[in-house]
Amino acid sequence: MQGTFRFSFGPWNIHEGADPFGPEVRRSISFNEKLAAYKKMGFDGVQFHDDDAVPNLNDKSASEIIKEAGQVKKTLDEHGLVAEFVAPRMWFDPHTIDGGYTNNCADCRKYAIERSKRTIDIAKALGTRNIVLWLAREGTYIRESKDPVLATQRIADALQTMLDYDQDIRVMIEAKPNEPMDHTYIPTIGHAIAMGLLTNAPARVGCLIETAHALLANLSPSDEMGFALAHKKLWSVHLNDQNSLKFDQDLTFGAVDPRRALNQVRVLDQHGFGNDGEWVGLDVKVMRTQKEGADLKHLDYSRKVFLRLLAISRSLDEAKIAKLVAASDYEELNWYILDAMLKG
Ligand code: XLS
Ligand code: MG
Repeated sequence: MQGTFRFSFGPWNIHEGADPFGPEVRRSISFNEKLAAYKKMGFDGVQFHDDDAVPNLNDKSASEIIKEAGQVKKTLDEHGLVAEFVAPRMWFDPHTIDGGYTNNCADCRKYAIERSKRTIDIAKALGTRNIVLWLAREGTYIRESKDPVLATQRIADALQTMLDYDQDIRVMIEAKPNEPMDHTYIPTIGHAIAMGLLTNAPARVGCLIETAHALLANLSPSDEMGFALAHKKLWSVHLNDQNSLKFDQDLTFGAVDPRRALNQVRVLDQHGFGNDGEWVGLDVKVMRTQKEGADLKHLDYSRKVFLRLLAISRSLDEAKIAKLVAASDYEELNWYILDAMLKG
């Protein structure tokens, strides 16, 4: 059953180019200026961190946060855009140096829970029920610093608290095996889906798969997507690419391995991704060498690569593929796919 594809990205994907080894290389672009770029490139959805929608959260009451998020919703409406999800940015604030939910300090864990509730408030004000948890610092630099059983339970308890706080929201866990932590809890989609079983509302716990995160776990992104689709738990994706096991590169989709990208497009399309409102999300960073005015191409081309690969996948003769599979003639099948891709 063919998919239905709408595209989204977060405002952090338009950035000034600073990296751990050097400063900004481009001017800052305002949130409103970023929003103006979405529709022009064929994007209809906006991903948010909590503080993308409401900056300086720590200094504001719940009612002030809700009011400010309501203004952002009005701005989205003016641009004809929709909020896809809101994610608590649980990796910047000093309370989260040792993690949020798994922090060894009780006050910091309390901060993380309160911040997660504000994220839900913001999501409701923006008109989305989707909460994304990238568990950035829920892990350890040395194993002895946290008890993995207790840490897992604390993440489950945080999930339960969020699910109790609002009966409509659903949580998508964005698994990643490492970085910034040496080892991160909930490192793959299997772990993410299993976390729902530790709550009393597993139907409201699903996942978001990022290409690079699956690759950092040395797994096949399309097989991870297949696993989540089989469980009906793939509620969003972050498409990008990654050049071997190193830091999370967030490269343009298909930039390293277009065949691997085809496999992702194919599994999404052949299993109706998007037909229940799921978004094709990107999480991509532009090369630091791009000049101002040429610094949106990673978004534009990631979406165009997706559409080109979708056309290739849909042009394939499925009866011919079935015949080659039945004959176990996988070399012929391999050539057939490569030939289709090389013809483009
Ligand atoms: C990491 C996550 C993060 C988003 C969601 O890859 O996608 O970049 O901000 O929290
Ligand atoms: Mg991501």
